[in-house]
Amino acid sequence: MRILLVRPRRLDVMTVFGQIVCEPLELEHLLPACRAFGEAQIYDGIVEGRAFTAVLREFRPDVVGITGYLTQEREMRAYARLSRRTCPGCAVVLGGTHAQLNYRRLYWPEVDYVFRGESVEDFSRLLAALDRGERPAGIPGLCAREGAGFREEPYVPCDVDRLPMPDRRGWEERADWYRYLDWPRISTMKTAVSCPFSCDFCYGRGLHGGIYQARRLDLVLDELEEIPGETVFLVDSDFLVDPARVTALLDGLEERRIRKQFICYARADFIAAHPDLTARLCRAGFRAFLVGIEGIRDDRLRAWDKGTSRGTNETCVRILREEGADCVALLLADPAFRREDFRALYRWVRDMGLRYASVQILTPIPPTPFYQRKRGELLSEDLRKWDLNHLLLEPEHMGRRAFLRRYRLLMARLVWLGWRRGAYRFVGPSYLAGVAGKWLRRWRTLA
Ligand code: B12
Ligand code: SF4
Repeated sequence: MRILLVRPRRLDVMTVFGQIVCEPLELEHLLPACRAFGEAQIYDGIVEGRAFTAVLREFRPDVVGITGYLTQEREMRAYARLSRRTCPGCAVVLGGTHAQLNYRRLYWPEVDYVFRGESVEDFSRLLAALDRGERPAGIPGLCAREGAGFREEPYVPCDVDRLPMPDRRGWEERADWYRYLDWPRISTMKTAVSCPFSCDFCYGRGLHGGIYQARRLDLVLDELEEIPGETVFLVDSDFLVDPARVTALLDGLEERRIRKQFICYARADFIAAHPDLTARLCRAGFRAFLVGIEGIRDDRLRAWDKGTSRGTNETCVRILREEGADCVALLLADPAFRREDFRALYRWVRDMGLRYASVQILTPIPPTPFYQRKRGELLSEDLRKWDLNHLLLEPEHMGRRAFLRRYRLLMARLVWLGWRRGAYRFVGPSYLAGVAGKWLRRWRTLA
């Protein structure tokens, strides 16, 4: 059996400019299962220069597995259509982050299966059934076409300790695409799923049935021993949850003599409450902490159920500064913002001495509680606009244009501030020339 795994192309600011690009970790997790059934390859639309149909004609897959985020929904459908048209007999399977909680949106005529789970063993069961020419039965979270509709099996969160090690054999070839801002050639890995917190607007916490599970540390350390690259981006929604686990991981890194640089997501309250552990993390190679600061007003933080405060956020920034690590401040622009709020956000970043700050527009992601409350007020239904840079709710204190103008101005000022403080030094003439080349290389591939 031949299996083609697809990460859709997306030509937006992030993927075109390439300031943050990660390996297709979700597909690397599936690859070992596919290889057990025959030939398998990844078509990564984020970096791929070959036209998709040319690959389909050459590879003639029996199964096409397509992943994607909500912003890529359109592209997921386009790849499904092209697969159906070029290889009419192939099975088209959709899965991934968006499919997990929004599976019913994906019941398109071109699709045979929507796979809601994370379990690679269950995906293997599907492949086994397809290989035998049988109808798959009893696979948790599988939605299978039946007549004009889809038969849905109940979703059961899997044990993530049973996931196979990702197959990263393609990493080196594409490593020059991968970066997190000033950290080039990053590799990506996940040590836990979902999140134990309950921020009202967050999609990530609903994944894995809303049940947080941290992977066994011996498995995490085994993966870290194998992982390529000098800098590892730990893509847990929140890496710093349990101080005992973090301490055990640091002990493990020392025992196994694993020397890497790390970037991770963290909460401000953890860092503020654990200055000594944070210092040890920094000594062990943790260079940047992506902290959901979200806001600088306590009333807003309370309304979002964030569980932090301005004071906690400031303590966190101070601790990281003292340890010589970067706090990458993740901030939100609320449609309830007044003019002063944009200015206050800039002043806060400036006064806290930060180099990296990113502001995303508060966006109701389906099906979060925030989305359920706001779904009747959305300004668009086009999911391409869910990239957190578009306005999807009516601003309360100014027109839409004025809001977006202020938002873009704030972003530009923050980038300039960061540049003056030594950040974003990867951007130069040769990088910009490369951006243009990479864009041209990809722009005709979705055909
Ligand atoms: C790393 C990351 C990124 C990386 C990209 C990583 C990548 N591989 O493409 C970067 C930083 C570039 C990024 C960008 C964005 N991201 Co992001 N990101 C994440 C993060 C932190 C981890 C994702 C990850 O690597 N998971 C690890 C893999 C192994 O897990 P997985 O994807 O679930 O895959 C498993 C299963 O789903 C399944 N599976 C996956 N695909 C398939 C396919 C098939 C066929 C099958 C059978 C199974 C299957 O098997 C896998 C193994 O178990 C998540 C938060 C989170 N907790 O997940 C947010 C998250 C996925 N991102 C999100 C968003 C909104 C974005 C952006 C749109 C906005 C932004 N500005 O950040 C952009 C859009 C990028 C794009 N390409 O369009 C949302 C997604 C919402 C949604 N409904 O889709 C999340 C959940 C964050 C959040 N809390 O809201 N992101
Ligand atoms: S702490 Fe972060 S990942 Fe966890 S629910 Fe809140 S926003 Fe989501």
